[in-house]
Amino acid sequence: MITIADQFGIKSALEILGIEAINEGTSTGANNFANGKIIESYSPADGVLIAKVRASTKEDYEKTMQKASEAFIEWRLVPAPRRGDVVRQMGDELRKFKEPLGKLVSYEMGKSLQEGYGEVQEMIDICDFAVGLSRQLYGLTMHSERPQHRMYEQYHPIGTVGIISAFNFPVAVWSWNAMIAWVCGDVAIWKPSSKVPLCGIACQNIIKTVLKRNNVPEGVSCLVTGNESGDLINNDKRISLVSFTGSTRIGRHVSKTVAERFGNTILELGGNNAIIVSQHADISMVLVGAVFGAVGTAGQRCTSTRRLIIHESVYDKTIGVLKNAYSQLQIGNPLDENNHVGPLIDKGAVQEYLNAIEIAKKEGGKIIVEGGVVEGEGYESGCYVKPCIIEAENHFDIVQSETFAPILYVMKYSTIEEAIALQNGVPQGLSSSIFTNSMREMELFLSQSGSDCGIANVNIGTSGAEIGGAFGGEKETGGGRESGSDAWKAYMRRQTNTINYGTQLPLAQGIKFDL
Ligand code: UN1
Repeated sequence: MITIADQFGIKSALEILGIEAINEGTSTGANNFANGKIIESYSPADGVLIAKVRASTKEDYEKTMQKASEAFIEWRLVPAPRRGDVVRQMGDELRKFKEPLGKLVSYEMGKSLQEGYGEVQEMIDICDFAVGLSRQLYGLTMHSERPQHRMYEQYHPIGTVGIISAFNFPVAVWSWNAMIAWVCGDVAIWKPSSKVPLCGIACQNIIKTVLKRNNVPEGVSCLVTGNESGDLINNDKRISLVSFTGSTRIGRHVSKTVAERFGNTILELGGNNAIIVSQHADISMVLVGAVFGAVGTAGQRCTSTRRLIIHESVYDKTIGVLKNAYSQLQIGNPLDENNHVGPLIDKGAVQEYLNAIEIAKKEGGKIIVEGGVVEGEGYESGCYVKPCIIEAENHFDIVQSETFAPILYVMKYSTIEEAIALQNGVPQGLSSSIFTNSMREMELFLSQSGSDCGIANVNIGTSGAEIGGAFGGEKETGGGRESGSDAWKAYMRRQTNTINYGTQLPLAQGIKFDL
């Protein structure tokens, strides 16, 4: 029988990425001391065991941290543009490995091959961004209130950055953090999700060669595996910044733990993203934005579209168009580019999806497009589900919470103010969007009384943000920002400097203190 792995060249992708030797569950060699218990990585595409890796023990973690701390002493002294040049080479390397790495992302995580490549493209793009940034780590200069004084601020590396990433973006989210951290002069210690450890190892292998070639200590980029490592990072005073992507529930714990020791966090937690479909919307555009937003990545993006808030006058028409589109969705092997919807990450996620549908029904939701588990040939992993649409009310408990699955809740509105209130009426605040050709509605939606989210789009869906902007959200989404714009500032410590080049020592605020 020809397996998916044979058909799509997974074996050779793994070999190219240096993953062939880890079936024994031995140490990965990717600057990762790992002697703990075995983590098995199964593909949700076909349920096949891809490889085994070992988790890091407490001692392994300690050794890794030691290397990171030593590397920081050296790396922080390398001029930022030179650090940028190293990151530029990482981008070049990622270009070379785009195909095998994109395939591995698709096979290990279950997102479509196109999206797997898209993730690697995001990594390449953030490298390019970081290279430019390495010459733009600007601070301001200020005019002092005192004569012959000069004031300015400068940014210094913050130290070690702990990156705890989620399964759904197994490589890109790490790169948004790591590439920026590196040009800032920090070192990174990465704990990938235990559901996708191979992606982490592959990335380490790719960049390891660049570090070596440039005589950069390999502790600049460390990897730790296994869930215990997450809490070691959170509690470790040597880690100045923890960038965590995951659920609000775990994020709350990370936030408290790191705050307790006065560490900094960037939290990228749950979303509950809505699209407002106005009577002035171009419905053909809504279709692409809403369907990709709701079913792309099988609804497992934190930016996935969870709610459609539709004007009552175009409600029936929009639902009709959606029903038609959903009936044409191809569900199946994510590596096969004919398919639109791949599997959920594991059977646990399938159960959560089923539970959410049951709860929605109990709360009074009306099924518009039926969900369910897909069974039969090609679906042996048990992780494939049908994207479904449920007519619901915003206040339902299930609508207020994030289910990482392709469930779309639809609801009606009559005034734009009401639509905005519904869109904001959830605990999360990541991404939001309006489809409208009305300039008034658009501006209202983007105004201070409009969307309360970190991302607000017009005539674009809620998912698929570009790396150039600061990515993150408000409220229970955690308030962090990473990736583009000036998100780099979180990876550095700011120092305000005042220099007196005169011969007197006047005090600020005109205070007299004569001796
Ligand atoms: C996430 O789901 O954790 O905007 C990140 C997007 C992607 C990133 C999502 N660029 O959909």
